[in-house]
Amino acid sequence: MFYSKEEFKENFVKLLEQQQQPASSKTAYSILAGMVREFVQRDWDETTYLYQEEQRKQLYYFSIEFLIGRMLGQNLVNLSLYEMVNEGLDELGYSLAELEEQEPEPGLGNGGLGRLAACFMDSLASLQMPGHGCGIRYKGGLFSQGLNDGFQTEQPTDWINDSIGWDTRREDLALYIPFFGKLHASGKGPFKPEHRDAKWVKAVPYDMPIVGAYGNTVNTLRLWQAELPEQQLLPAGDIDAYQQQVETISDRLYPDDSTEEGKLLRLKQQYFLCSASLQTIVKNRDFPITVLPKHVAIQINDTHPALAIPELMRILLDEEGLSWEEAWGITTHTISYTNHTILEEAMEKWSSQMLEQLLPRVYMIIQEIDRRFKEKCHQEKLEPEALKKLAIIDDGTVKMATLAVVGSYRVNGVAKLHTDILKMREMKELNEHFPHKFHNKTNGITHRRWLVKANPELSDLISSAIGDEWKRDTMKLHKLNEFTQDPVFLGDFKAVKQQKKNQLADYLVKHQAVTIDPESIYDMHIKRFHGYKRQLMNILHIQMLYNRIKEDASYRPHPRTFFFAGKAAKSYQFAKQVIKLINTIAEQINTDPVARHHLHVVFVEDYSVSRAEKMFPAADISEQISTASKEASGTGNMKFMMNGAVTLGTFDGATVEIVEQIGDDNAFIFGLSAQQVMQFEKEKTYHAREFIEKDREIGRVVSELLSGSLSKGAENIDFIRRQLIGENDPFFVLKDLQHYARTHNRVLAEYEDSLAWQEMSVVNIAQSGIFSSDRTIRQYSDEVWGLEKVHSK
Ligand code: 26Q
Repeated sequence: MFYSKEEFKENFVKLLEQQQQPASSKTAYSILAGMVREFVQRDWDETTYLYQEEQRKQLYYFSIEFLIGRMLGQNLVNLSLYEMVNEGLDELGYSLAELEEQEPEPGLGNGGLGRLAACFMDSLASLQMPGHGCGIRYKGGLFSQGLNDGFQTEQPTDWINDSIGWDTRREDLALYIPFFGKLHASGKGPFKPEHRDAKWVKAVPYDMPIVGAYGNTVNTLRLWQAELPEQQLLPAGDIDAYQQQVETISDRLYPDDSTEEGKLLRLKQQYFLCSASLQTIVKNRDFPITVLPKHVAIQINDTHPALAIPELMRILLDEEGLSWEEAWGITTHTISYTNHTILEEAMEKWSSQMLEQLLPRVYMIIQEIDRRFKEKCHQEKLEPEALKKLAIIDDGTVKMATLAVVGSYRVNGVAKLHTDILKMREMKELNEHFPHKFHNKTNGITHRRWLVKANPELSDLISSAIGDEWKRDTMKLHKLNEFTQDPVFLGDFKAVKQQKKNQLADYLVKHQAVTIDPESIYDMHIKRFHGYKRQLMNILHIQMLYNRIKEDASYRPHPRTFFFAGKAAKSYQFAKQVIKLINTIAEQINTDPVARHHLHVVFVEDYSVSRAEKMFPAADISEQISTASKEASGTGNMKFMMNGAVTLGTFDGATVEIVEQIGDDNAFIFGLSAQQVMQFEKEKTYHAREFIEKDREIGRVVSELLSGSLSKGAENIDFIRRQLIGENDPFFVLKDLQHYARTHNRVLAEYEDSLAWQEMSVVNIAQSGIFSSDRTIRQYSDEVWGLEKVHSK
């Protein structure tokens, strides 16, 4: 333990001297991380003790992803030790920033949904609320991305192998999960058969401390690892082969699910997570099972952990001996569900056959939930079409979203617009059947990572103007509204932004060998690659700009750097072709003797939480250009806003609420509205071809595109061609393109008035407080979970 800089230095040096090897950055990182880990242990033990002592209600957040990012720096910030350690190391000739870079980054998530779970963990601990995460300890997180001739390459990652490990193995809490096997009548009643010949998997938890800020609360993120069980639970046959099968369960995040085998593995992962987490909750309780909802709330992060519903039923029926009615009452007062998407292809469906084979008892329970629910619906005399929509099991498939709604006490979307669309369209019948279940909880982000940690320069500037209460209560950022006309403050803001832009430029020189102009406007489109997120529209617009520069010698716009970053799913051909297209156009523009003085396109490789932390603070413009109605919320939009970037976007997801906060004058909104998109989808009156034929500029870029000259060969754009032409541009790229171009022109014009631009930036920061995940978590706690703050010291 260390309580002063001198004490820290002394301990650090002592540990360094004990090392055999010379003190590399890696060694120094390990030593520091070990010291912090030890520092946290006492608070962790105390928090755990307090939770038991006070018998407070506990929240368990079930998620197949936790995109937590690096821990060292954030833990130091939350412990209020960052400054001290930074100075101490500096005096010893080490750079804390460099040591932080040594930490392997756990990529245990794909994007928004996983990062949201991580932000929620930080807020729960910082608000001193008893809330814990339950997830899987994937050996390999999301692939790391490379570029080869402009094409995305994927390399497996292995964060555990060379990690000092923030987590602790808890062998004492290991459990066993049954797969496959057969059911036999047991004589204990129709719903209580015996499950024989199951194949067992051992689940071992690894606990990670989640260190809250300002207090001493340390919550737990429990990640389960799959292992070979002990002798008596082993099946007959080849043990090595079985071991391999078992370990595959926690081997990788989302393995390929385009094959049946991949799907089966994903289903195993989901059940593994749900069963292990629920067994622990039920086993380690110190209250009667009948009052579970008074002591425990379980939030399921999308439908991926929806098997928690039948699994909790199974435990209550088979292991606790409750009746169906009792068990159902408890389950539906314990579990609540968050939906994160309305995209049809992301709605989970499992084949009944696969479910029945892998999880016979769980499937039997799903059938009974479905039977009883159908019976209730039939009493309501609904149209056959409505009945079909309400079915959990339909046509040999199990619809997980329907199961999740039926089995939870509350269901929420992640932004107002998204929740409205769910209630009015995707889940209309369910909302009519359960009118009080649906509610909205607009997402948030933790300002402790995305502002305090990622942008200490801006944090200090804010505090110098309004004090630092905003760190505990982000609504206090409103006080910045008094400075939006203050030329000194605006000048300081501009200087900080410039500093962050320079830092990013330096980073890119070092890590990607690209040189960018820090005086240019930084325009950023950073998120997963997906059709609806419309990176294609962005790059087509850039090509239009290039054409204008070539055609019109008087068109010489203010220099802009267009940043793209993000990964495409390995099997998502369209998205991968968009990445190739961006890189081809980048090469053409960046090497053009004239255009390169005005436009620069940069693809930042291997986007991750730590890269994101370097990018958001440096942005001038935040691209949020999804097809309206498709982006459930977005959370990158909030990270940009908090760092003073101005939004250029469509009226979609939480961007609607961002504009509600700042007013139309402080953002650049364009394109079809969600209403209009839905109308076009219904009436099928949009024809992409007309735009290609009638608009000269669009016609030109599309023909350049289709000729293959922009993609180094037509075969590299066949999926793009199919979507734009064959499928009539389902994301309205060509429809919104000219409006997007005009809006970019407005942005450029406004940028020329430097003071007005900074004023916009500062209004964005001042109004961003509501998008702290602390606000989101308070709402969940008050309206869904019923948690109380635990007073630790
Ligand atoms: C489903 C079935 C089969 C295989 C994979 C999946 C699957 C995997 C990941 C479905 C969805 C996801 C991830 C979704 C996600 O990240 N959604 C984002 O959630 C954010 C947090 O709420 C929102 O801000 C984003 O708008 C939303 O896209």
